[in-house]
Amino acid sequence: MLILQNDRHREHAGRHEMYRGRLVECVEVPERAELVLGELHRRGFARVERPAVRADMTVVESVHDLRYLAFLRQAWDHWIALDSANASFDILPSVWPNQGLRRDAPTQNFSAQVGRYAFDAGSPITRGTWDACLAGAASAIEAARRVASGSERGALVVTRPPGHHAGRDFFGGYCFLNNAALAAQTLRDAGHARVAILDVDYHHGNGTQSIFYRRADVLTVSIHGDPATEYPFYLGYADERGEGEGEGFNLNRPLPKGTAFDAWRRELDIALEAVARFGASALVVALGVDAYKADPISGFLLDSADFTTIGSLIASARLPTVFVLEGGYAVAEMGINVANVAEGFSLAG
Ligand code: Q9C
Ligand code: ZN
Repeated sequence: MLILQNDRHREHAGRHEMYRGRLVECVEVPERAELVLGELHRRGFARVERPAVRADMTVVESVHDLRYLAFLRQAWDHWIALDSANASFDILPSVWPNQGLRRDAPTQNFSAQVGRYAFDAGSPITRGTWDACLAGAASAIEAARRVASGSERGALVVTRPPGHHAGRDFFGGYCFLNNAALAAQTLRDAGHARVAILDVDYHHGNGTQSIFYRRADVLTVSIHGDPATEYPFYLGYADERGEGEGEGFNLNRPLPKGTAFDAWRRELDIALEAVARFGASALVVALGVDAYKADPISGFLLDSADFTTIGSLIASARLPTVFVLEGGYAVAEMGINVANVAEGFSLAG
């Protein structure tokens, strides 16, 4: 299995996120990617590449909105222009165009723009956020190209910040650019007529779902904590099946907090059956490992060994597969859990 590593991830290092009325330390930290890479190295995954840091903007601009991209690219400069003392703080929103306010209002105010594009107050933009995201996008696109050409059966993109909560023109859930969507679009552009995205992160991949909700060429399937009690709360219910041409091409399998692997695994069988029925010729896995029992912000009960099983069950789909790192916050164990998926996938032949 080919590993693609994004070295610029470190440039995105948020200081604080809003939680229960105060600013707390970010849980989505640079150490996460380092732990994954360290563990992959220890396990003997030797084919590690560092792709170019500039993503193909044609792909990025086909998945994301141009004005949103311009906002992200310039956000830090605008923040510093407001007050040079802002360099000591991260950008977080404090006002949102909800409840009948105009999301399309032609406001020039920076704070208003942040609130228009953000859907939570937990995803700080820092000085290096844009560079880190763009390099992550480049890795995801490169992984998809290698898998699309048939030169690799599987590739794993070790990157952060994660992507699956980011939509065409919004960020949140620690995500800014949707790497899994970029990989799927790249596979489509390379000639794969039907591409499936399987999201196994604990949290529903609302951004990915929304990007492909009206499309029949990309199936989105997600197994996640029930949004009735779990983040991101406002999307991820079982009755969301797609719209228009996309009707029938989104599948949500919400599970209650406290679910253990026997029940989780049955959902994976259902998800993989849907991928097979769809006739996908390539697969993108949004690989969050926050379903792990000791994850500090999640509620499933998977053991580290279960992630090896997940890797081999995904391999049994026999599809060219791009894995993209998403969540996972029990930092010490997350490297082991990601490497277990990679090993399970690789050893299944
Ligand atoms: N203090 C991903 O796993 N915050 N994002 C929850 C924790 C949002 C998770 C509150 C969790 C987002 C990619
Ligand atoms: Zn997650």
